[in-house]
Amino acid sequence: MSTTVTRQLEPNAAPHTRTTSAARQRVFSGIQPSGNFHIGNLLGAINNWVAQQSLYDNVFCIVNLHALSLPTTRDSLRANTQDLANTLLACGLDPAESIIFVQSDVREHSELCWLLTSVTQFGELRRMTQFKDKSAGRDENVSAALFTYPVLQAADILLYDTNLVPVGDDQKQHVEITRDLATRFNARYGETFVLPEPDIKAAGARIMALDNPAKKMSKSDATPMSAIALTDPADDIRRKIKRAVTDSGSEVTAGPDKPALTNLLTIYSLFSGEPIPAVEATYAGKGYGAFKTDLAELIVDALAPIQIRLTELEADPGIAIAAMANGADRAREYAAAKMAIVRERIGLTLA
Ligand code: ATP
Ligand code: LTN
Repeated sequence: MSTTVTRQLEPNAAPHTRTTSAARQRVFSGIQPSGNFHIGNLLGAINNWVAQQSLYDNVFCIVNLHALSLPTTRDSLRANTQDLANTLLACGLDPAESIIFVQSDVREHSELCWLLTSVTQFGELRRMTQFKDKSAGRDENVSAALFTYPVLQAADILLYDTNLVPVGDDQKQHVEITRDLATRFNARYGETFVLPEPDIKAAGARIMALDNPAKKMSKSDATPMSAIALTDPADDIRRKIKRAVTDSGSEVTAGPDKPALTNLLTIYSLFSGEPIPAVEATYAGKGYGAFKTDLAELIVDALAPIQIRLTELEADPGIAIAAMANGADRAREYAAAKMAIVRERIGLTLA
């Protein structure tokens, strides 16, 4: 881990008095309020945020400015932001242990984004897989925000002297470009930013679509059968698992020649806590039907307590609103201190 930059952001600590090695590692991650929160988001990201919450200094962000990179409306953005705030709390993120806030409430994110565009090459943004995927065939019409998306993400991460970025596999490239921008900035203006590492777990980092194991489960997938939403009623979950694509053969085993079963076994293993070989042993000779029935019940049972908490939070939106306001106040302290350093380094301050 590269930690050449002294951490300067501990509240009440004078600059340069504590180093990252002496402090707890800082974690930052973000999620877009784009609706349709699914079990891929849960297994690939949020459950890991929750599980590691007590180990690190955590900053978690609802990235509503990123959500503007694709067409949206005022009403849906507001509703999705409130829903996601409720969802993060329902999944177990604890505002007493983690800073949880909405990106646009801390204006330093936008400011640093612009400054970082000056050390970003047009060519490196054009090569981003997510941009290529989401703009496919429509380059002339997509927003410039979709193109500069990774720079805003780099700003999110770098503002907080982040060491670790827990994300799903699809975000690896964005953490890499963040490191490149930080390295270039540091070389040009002096050591300013910590280089972050992606924290991508071996299991669950890429949950695949139920109707197509070659495609990742995605919020923006138009086919309802592709994903299990956190809020799906039990019968929808049962129906989706029943219809989930399987591989040829009938043995419940994982492997490169069985992408669909590998995906279903991964989901089973993560929700049950049992390793995949143990699950394979349980279903040896029993066929896909029995496995799918049990998998559906496992998911129903795992989501039920989250759904109950979500309903409670929905009945009192003020709980999440207050938590986000408090989170933004705490995040702003860090972000403002970092931006004062950045402005000075670049030459934006006189005298
Ligand atoms: P979209 O596919 O529309 O871009 P998304 O489902 O990827 O949306 P994000 O808000 O972009 O949702 O991602 C939130 C977090 O969930 C990220 O850390 C991302 O890597 C993770 N994630 C998203 N999809 C999956 C998946 N299928 N498997 C594992 N992790 C995932
Ligand atoms: N691009 C990410 C969301 C995101 C993020 C971040 C993740 C925005 N800023 C900073 C980690 C760190 C996504 O689409 N999942």
